[in-house]
Amino acid sequence: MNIDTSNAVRLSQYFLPTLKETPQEAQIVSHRYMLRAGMVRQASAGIYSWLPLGFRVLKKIEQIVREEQNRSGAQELLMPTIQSADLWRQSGRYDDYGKEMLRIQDRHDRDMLYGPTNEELITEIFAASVRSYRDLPQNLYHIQWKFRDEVRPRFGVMRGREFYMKDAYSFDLDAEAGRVAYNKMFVAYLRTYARMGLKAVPMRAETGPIGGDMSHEFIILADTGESEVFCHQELLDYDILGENVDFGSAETIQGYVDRWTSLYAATDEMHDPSRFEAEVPEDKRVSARGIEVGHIFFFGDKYSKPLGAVVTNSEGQEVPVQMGSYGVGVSRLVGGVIEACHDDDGIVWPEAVAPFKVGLINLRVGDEACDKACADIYAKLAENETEVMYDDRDERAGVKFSDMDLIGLPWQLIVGPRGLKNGVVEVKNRKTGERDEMSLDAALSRIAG
Ligand code: 5CA
Repeated sequence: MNIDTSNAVRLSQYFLPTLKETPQEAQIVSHRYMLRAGMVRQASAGIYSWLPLGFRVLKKIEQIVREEQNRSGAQELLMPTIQSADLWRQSGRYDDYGKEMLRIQDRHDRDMLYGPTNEELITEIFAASVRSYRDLPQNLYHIQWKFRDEVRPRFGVMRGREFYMKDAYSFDLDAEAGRVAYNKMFVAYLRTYARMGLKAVPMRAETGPIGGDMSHEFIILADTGESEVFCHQELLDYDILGENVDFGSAETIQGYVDRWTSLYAATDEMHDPSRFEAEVPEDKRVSARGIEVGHIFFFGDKYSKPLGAVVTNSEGQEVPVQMGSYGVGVSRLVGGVIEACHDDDGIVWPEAVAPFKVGLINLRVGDEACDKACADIYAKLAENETEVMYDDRDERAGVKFSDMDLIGLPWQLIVGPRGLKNGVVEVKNRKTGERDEMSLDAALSRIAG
């Protein structure tokens, strides 16, 4: 049996530089815990290296985003990080973008830039090959690093300068079809965040440097959030959409969007206090801080016109395509999930994005019975493809418990000499804190369930 060793690791050999002290520079809990749990290390202001534990979470979040994009019918490609300035001159954004854009010259003194977003490049790719309305609709996305020279990079990966983003771009013949594309992304986003254990509320939003006149930000509520937001309480109680959402039916998708947009929800820039008071009963008014984990835009022909992305319609006339763009802050979400899911002892990962499912703790390394039992459990979990981190370090129990709580794996399996004498191990649920002693088989099936 081949075991994927990245999914079953021994802490004594794993690269996990945890910190005992709370780092001075970290102002918010997710940043503190990410540094303390050895998930990331700052390379320079707003730029991070992802260490093995953090990298696993980043990849899990990325994969959920990818699966839900694919489910909605979007197609993945990969564009480069470095772009030529020429396209940005054509769209007019080369000057507009200002100091946030990192500008670079190559050896021939050609102006290049590290992409802060990709509207221009994707429009050029599209324009080079699509000519007819028959080839529409299209929705293309990639998951790629971006760079924005933020005035105030802060809060760790939440507002970085280099950050990982999923950006999708839709192309349609007319505004009505463009609306359908927008709605599909809207619904795909609801599922994406819910799968990560998050309640993200779509809120009417400003479009900023991307442009356009229809836009929603997806916001998770957290005291440390950078945005001030206002919404109807009931939006926070809406159910999660099932996997069987029919993306082929424009009416069904519109129905979901209508349901989610019928109640008041707006970011600070779009907030209208008198409307809020008129539409939302006092006891249902939520005014809170939030983290923007996604942002979707519809901007018609803002890029297709200057960049020549035109198709012939069924009457043989040439028209610019109607476009939207749809971003998810993949690296920001790692911090966002921690802001939403933690306690005083550390991170409490939702199972879907946890770096490992189980933390196996050997309380007495060197004790023959403990070592053997742990080796057996470890092998069993690995064979079942249950991701496991085995704390086989020669450390005090207290250190192991606090490290495991900090790392926040959903389940802990605690094996000690006393329990083994009675044929039991202890299972702890990180979220509820419940601890139960039971036979090994019962423990394994509890974890599997
Ligand atoms: N082109 C559009 C949509 S693809 C776009 O760039 N939208 S955006 O500017 O709103 O960015 C999309 C998402 O990236 C945001 O919702 C946010 O979650 C994330 N993001 C933006 N700036 C940063 C940053 N400095 N650090 C981390 N994440 C960021």
